[in-house]
Amino acid sequence: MKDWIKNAVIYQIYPRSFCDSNGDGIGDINGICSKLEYIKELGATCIWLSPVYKSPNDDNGYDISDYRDIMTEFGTLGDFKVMLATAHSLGLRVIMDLVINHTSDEHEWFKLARTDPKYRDYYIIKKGRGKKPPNNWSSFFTGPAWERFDGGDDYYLHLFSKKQPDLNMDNPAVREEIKGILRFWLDLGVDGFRCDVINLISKAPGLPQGKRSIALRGREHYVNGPRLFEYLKEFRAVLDEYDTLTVGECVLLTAQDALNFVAGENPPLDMVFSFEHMSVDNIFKWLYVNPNFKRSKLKKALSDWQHRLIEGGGWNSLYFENHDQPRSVSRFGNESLRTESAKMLATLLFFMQGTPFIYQGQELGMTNPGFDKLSDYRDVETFRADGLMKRMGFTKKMRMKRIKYMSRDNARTPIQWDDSVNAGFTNGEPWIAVNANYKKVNAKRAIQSPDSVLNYYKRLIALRAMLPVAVYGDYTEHYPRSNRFMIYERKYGGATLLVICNLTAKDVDLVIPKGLDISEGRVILCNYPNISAVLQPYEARVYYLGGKPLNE
Ligand code: TEU
Ligand code: CA
Repeated sequence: MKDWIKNAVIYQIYPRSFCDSNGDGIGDINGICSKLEYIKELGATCIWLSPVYKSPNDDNGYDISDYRDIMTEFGTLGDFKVMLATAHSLGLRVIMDLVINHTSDEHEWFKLARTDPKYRDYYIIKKGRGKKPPNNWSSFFTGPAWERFDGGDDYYLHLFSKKQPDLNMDNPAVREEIKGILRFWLDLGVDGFRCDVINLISKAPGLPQGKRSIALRGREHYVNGPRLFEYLKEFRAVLDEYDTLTVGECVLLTAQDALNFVAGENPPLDMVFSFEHMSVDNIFKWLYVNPNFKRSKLKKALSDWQHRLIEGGGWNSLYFENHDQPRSVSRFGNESLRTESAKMLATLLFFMQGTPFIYQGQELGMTNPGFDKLSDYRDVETFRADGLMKRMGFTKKMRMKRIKYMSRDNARTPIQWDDSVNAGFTNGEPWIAVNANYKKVNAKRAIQSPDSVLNYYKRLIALRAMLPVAVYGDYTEHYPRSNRFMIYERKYGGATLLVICNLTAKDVDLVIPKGLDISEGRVILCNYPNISAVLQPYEARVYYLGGKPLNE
């Protein structure tokens, strides 16, 4: 594993919601370009752009109609090149989203598939069983994973929306196309890829019926499918001609299975995104949500991945937020103690072993917008889920409760740059409403206030850069069953870090693990001005014990 990846801090941009440069209400590439200094100042070393390719936006760019061009609303390939050069001149690497499990149904290949057998074989198209689809698989966005092809008796597979037909990766011509796309962007200077639902690209031959299941029926036939590693290795060979970073989004993956992706000689990916810690408060997202879930469940998910990947010689990705997940303050922290809990969560995450990811706005402690009306939402998944819940007999109140808590739009409201109209995101009408708290929560104010979440992130990132133990250290958790605090230790080259976090809104007695002497140590980070024998609400404290003295 390359050292620059271990030392990277990656900032995720969801372009549609980041910064609008021309007043059409939609974030764009020139908007991104104007904020690169801000990202550099934060201390990030790399940005990940959610898809910017041509797309009809059924799923906000995750439905691609041309892999070699930029979405009209976002600008031009020329704008992209300027942005890339500007990022590189600031020392920021840029990785793109690689969405190859499916295309848009408006991609030329899919259009040609109607008349040309060559392109028909680019997709997974099959005869139905009488009036029924070819099998019983269900889509991630609810309902059957099949749609009638061109109005006839054939069906095409779509694991996501019906405007996202799955590619037939078993076809070598499709893989050649993908390698061409990789080269196209790598030759432009892009530094790697975040690979969308990459562990779903190989489907079991014959597309067998799925086992009975309440959700994602058929998943045993396409999650980590039979030829997945063969295909990943093929792509890796191209990536390895360049100095790249790859992180794969792997759904339904256990820490043990993750080792097949990121450990050993020449692993197919550098890192994977896990989902275990994203499912501690829900069952299949919509069936059941529990904001008061046991904190020990979250700790267990995180620690399992730490232990297994470290012992197995892999490397973790560290994240609490992305464009698919609710805001972490609203979910794992506390909106009433917003800054305290945002800083605590940042501490908890950043001192684990792995490469940290920051999702735009997380560094400001942005919260869920709390939209009450379905018409305030924009996400295709949210509408599909509402329909499913309705069919299941959930009342309007129950449906809105779940949507308000889980909808992906929670993370997709515009970035709050300042306290002017629309939080400085746009001069026009934003495509999705701005969070009502923008007068208080915004970047301008955060930059000026020494105690802001933003300035805490800056300190955290700077500290991580100074402390090899924070990057390379091993990991031991203490008191894993506590629901009140999380304590873990990192050790490397004679230095020890002790990270202590109060996970609650109440005071908690400080417990020091046996055998550790903190009197010798020094608190190098805390989200409160004063410390005592009691941990204040959401207090986070980091002790540096032993090792060389720090020179700041
Ligand atoms: O997400 C894949 C995925 O399985 C989920 O995170 C998904 O967003 C949903 O929550 C399932 O309930 C990736 C992208 O991150 C997402 O934005 C896309 O919609 C999806 O793939 C399809 O490309
Ligand atoms: Ca715009």
